[in-house]
Amino acid sequence: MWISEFENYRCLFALTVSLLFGLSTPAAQSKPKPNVIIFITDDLGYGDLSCYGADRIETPNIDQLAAGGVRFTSGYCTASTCTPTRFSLLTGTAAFRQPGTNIAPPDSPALIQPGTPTIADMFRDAGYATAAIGKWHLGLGAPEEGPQWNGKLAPGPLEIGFDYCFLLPTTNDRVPQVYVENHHVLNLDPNDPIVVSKTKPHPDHPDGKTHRHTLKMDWSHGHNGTIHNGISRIWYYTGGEKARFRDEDLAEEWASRSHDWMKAQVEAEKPFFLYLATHDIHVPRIPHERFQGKSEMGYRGDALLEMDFSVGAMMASLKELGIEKETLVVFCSDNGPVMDDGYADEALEKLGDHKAGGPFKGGKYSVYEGGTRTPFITSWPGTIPGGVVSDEIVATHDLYASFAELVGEPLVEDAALDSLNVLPALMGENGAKGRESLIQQGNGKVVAFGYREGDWKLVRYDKGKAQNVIVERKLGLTNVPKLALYNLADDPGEAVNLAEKHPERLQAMAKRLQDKVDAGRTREP
Ligand code: NG6
Ligand code: CA
Repeated sequence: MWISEFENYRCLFALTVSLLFGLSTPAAQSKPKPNVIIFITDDLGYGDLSCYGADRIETPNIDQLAAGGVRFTSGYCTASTCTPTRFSLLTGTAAFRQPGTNIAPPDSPALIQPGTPTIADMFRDAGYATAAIGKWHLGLGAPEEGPQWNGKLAPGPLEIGFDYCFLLPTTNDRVPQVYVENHHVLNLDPNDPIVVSKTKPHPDHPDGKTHRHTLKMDWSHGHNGTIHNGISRIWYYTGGEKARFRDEDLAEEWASRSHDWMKAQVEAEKPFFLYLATHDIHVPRIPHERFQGKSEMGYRGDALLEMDFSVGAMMASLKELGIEKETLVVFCSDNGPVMDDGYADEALEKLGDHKAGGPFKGGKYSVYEGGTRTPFITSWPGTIPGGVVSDEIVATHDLYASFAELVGEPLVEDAALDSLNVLPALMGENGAKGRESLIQQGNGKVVAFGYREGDWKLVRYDKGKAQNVIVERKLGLTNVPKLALYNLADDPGEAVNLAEKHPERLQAMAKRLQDKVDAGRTREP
């Protein structure tokens, strides 16, 4: 735990020593060590929270977090899907630099192999306890093997800087529905091993196609493999019956596991770094019964309420443990919104005039702003000023370099190649500057980049096709120009393509984007 008085004395002592003896003390010793929580949600759009302008849903806990801290209007996740954003957040390196880091299948090996520096390593080196709780979706296991569900699931988080993990291993529309605690599936009966497969394990295995009439939530595309808890999933599995969870209980589980882990760190007087990844509001959206039917927008709205509950639970834990003022919280998303992502949960039908992407075009899978410009809030009561709205550009992959600066831990040489230190902006400091430019990564199947420089935005779709340009529609490919240019100051909705009006700027930005991609890094060594 960060004991401020102790730190003050230590700083004073260090200062006195250096003044008296002309010695310079290592930066690390004079830095405060707040606890840090990165609370990352799933598929949350810019316009999905009441503090970001939604009026068909109330998210009081997140609103309170924003009111007590900094709410960013240009806060971004790295990519418009889950795996690359999470890869980049943890490594500080853009996922497009490592092939194979698109949306991970159920049998994916660990995409961040041991030896790759991570934000968790950095915190650990700075003396922190570290944990990952919630959705992982970054693969488990050795490159040639993938996850050994019935054995030791390694490498995984524990091999890349985390002391503890309690995971939903993939994403909940993929098999299997089990928790992984540290290296093993929780509550696995060795006599009932888990077998995961891409194809049907035997012809009479019940799945979403053959037993569609039994489902409690129907699928709309894909997601017609093995049925568990009345919901069919991507791929198939058998076994592990005692280990399987109920979708409805995930949020509560993250809350109680993270509470217990934080409590243990407070008792051990260790500062902590917690990567807390909710599954809400990703499909299948099956919130706990107490949230079902509580919004006007069907299960997608109910899942938003559950996500807000999760933030409230985290804040209540900090209060109960007496560490509110010693804990910096970042709230963010992993990609923008999507309505029908494979289940018939009435997300579209009950949407009304709710604008999940706020004023922006596109959502999940898109490099239009709605795909990556998402809610982004920082809070640290007593240190970060409250009620600040910042228009500075910050991104989830900047957290690594920024927090290295915060805790005074130098970045190792080949670490965090695209992570920029935007700490003053994250801290809500007056006049602090964020990024000057930002690369947004699209969905791997359709090579696409967004590239923002100040208010100018270049959109590049190499195949001339983009997915889900309008969030309030079913997924589908739309024809788009291969290169387009927008001015976000006048046109946040990327409606007016200025390519013909500003051909030189278009070409210059396209070149600078490609140069940055080719350079292998964007952070100066
Ligand atoms: C897609 C899935 C979608 C979702 C996404 C990953 C189909 C048809 N679609 O392939 O449902 O799982 O992958 O979402 O299977 S993410 O937020 O984890 O990136
Ligand atoms: Ca996601």
